Amino acid sequence: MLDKVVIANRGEIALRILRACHEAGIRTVAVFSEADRDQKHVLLADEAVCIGPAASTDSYLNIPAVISAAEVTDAVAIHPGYGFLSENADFAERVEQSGFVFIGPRPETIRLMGNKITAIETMSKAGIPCVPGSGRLSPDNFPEVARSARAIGYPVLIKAAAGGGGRGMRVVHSEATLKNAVSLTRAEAAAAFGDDAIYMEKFLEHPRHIEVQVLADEKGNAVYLGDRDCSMQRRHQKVMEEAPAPGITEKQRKAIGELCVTACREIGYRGAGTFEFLYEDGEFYFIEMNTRIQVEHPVTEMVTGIDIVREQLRIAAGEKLSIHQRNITHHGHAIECRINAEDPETFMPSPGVIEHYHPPGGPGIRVDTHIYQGYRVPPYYDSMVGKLIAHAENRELALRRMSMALSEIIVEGIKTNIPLHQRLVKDAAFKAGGTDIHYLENKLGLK
Ligand code: MV4
Repeated sequence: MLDKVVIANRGEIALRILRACHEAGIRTVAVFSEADRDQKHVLLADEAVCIGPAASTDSYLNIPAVISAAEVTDAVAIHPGYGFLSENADFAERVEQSGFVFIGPRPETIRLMGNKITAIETMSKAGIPCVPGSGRLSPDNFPEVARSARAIGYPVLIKAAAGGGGRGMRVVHSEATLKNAVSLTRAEAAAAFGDDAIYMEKFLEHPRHIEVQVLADEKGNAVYLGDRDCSMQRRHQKVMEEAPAPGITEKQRKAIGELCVTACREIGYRGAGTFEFLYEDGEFYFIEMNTRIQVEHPVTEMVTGIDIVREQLRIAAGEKLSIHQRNITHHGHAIECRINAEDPETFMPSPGVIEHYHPPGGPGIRVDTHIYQGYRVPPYYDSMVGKLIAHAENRELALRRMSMALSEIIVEGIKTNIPLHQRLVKDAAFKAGGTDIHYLENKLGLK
């Protein structure tokens, strides 16, 4: 196994990685910013290195600082968690060039998937169903762009190749506004990402966001761990996730899962990964691949009983997956509520000291959080302070467990979105299952 791992992240995921390392007998190095000295994982790690000031760009995004921390502590590998440097191909490359193991896919794979045009090209060739689209649009051939749009059929969506996660997109309803939308999206992409490559897709109006979790080792073994529904979102921030996706039949699940596994083998994928699909009218359409561990991985862990972070560590150590597809089954249903330090009405961040914290408990309840009584939530980072996960034999019972846990949990001193979650678990459409990606914004808009 790996001897010592640098955890290049903060918050709940840093603690999650620390726990997995501890179980595997791996020593841990926490790297932290000046604002994060009091983080729970920093106190628990075998060693801790301050890598810079509070601002992420000067600490968690500072590539030389993170690699130096691995050097001075004699670590052998770096786990990037999610966000920060996790999908930065240059970082992964420099980690490997410095003689460390990057706990994730090969740098070339990260680069290929980071560009949405090459990601779609690759997956389409590997047999994954994609949204009808154009491929890369040539910059100065408008007649060709217009022909593409007509062939796809309006409405179309113009997207930036370097975008993803909702940044750099524009809907076009007719040819009258196409030229302008293309040049605006291109200019915005150049400014935002330093890459003006754009492409076009059929705009799906009422899809759900369903993703498939995969694991692949370096010995050619790949498995799928089923799907998650992440449609409950506001402004591209997921609010709640669940596994399995409601209404997807076992036959559909197996079919899409096997396609993902085949694609992983074909491209020589390594590590944990997520295929993101839009799902509409009974069909899956690939849009992006995430090459990192994701925030919502616990719902998959709860229904499969597989520790995804543990598997990441095994794969990085060159070991084979501990599981075979035939032994992977799902039990029941799991739901995750992201707990954010924010105003439940305005969604404004609400940093500050946690004056009281009381976690919920009972069968099927899991809390992934780094907070504790007296902890100060700093204002510099993402507002997510924890995740509440409820698992039960079926969706209805999982929702009831979640409802109880939301009543039990006490977080005082800061505002949180717990009241929003309490409304959502009572919402009739959500209880029925299968609401689309626009549902929450519409509900909040009408109120
Ligand atoms: C789309 C789409 C509709 N049609 N692509 C937004 C984020 C990025 N991951 C892709 N996104 C979308 N792509 C086509 N062809 C609608 C969205 C979208 C969305 C997707 C997933 C989750 C939430 C979303 C919210 C708004 C729009």
